[in-house]
Amino acid sequence: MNTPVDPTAARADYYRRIAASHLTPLWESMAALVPHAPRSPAVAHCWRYADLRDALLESGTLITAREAVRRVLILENPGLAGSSAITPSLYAGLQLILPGEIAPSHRHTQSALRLVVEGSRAFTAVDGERVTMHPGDFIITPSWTWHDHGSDADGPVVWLDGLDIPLVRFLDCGFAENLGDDVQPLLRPEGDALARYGSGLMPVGFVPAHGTSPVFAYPYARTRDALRQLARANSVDPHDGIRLAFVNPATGGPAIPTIGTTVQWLPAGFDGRPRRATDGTVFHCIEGEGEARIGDHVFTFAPHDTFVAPSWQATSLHAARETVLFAFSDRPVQQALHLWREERLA
Ligand code: GTQ
Repeated sequence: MNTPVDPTAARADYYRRIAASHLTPLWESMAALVPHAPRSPAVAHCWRYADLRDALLESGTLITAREAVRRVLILENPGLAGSSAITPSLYAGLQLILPGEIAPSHRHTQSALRLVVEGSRAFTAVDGERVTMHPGDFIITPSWTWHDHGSDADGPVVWLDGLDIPLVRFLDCGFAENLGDDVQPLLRPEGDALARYGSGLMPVGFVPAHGTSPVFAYPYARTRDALRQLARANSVDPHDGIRLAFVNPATGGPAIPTIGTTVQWLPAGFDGRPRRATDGTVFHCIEGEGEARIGDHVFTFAPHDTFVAPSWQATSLHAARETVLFAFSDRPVQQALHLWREERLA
């Protein structure tokens, strides 16, 4: 068959006709469907805590934690408007709980992490055990485990939530239910999981019930001690500083099956080399201050700021002071599927 001299009109007419049968021509979208390299719809962005804290606290005057179920301001990527996503696969938000409040117990197939931003003496109960929150603590809610939050603090408590909501939505495998009671029964004393699974020890014959780390709370005091000790070793990666992954001690794998989590220490004056990877990554500054260069963007960051680096955008980190960053991404998912790639640039 010969191609018409001016194919445009004939093709447009053809596309209109086949559209009625829910058919579309691959050749018009080939380059977008099978790109040479990731071209993320997400954009680099930084949420400065000092700029949003007042608005977050104001939410506490407008709705209770009970009515909201979870009183959270979602950090929505400007390139993903309407999707409640910070990267195509991940969700992030800042959750506020006020003295005496309770966020009632529920469970869902989405996995969640918390990184405590400010305030002490809020608590979360996960699967029968309560943990008291302190700034910098990393806490996990495994898929399909009951969890409720509360606060005995005398001021606001805020934490960063990270969930695999967009991934679970993409896979169409989301389930959720409410317990009915505000709080779940506590089955073990506080500190049980850390002692039992997080002390370089493991119960003899332990068989994991699920893929998530049985250590569901990693206190910042311990993490910081590890980083302080390693900082003395003087072997700092030129791209990452000293970067450690939170792991499931029962498997050596990621602490959360769908979300990779790390903490990294950068010495004062660190001038990191750029790297890029296919896992779009959310960073949160726990301590210190510096600059993140992501693609064409440059952001200065300070404590409690959260910034996002989309897939395959060159990212370098620079620290004005000694700095600790928390980060999360979908790296374990990509690695399980043999899709993850990284490039370390000069
Ligand atoms: O704390 O259970 O930011 O279910 C979003 C959904 C937090 C939570 C979020 C949730 C939660």
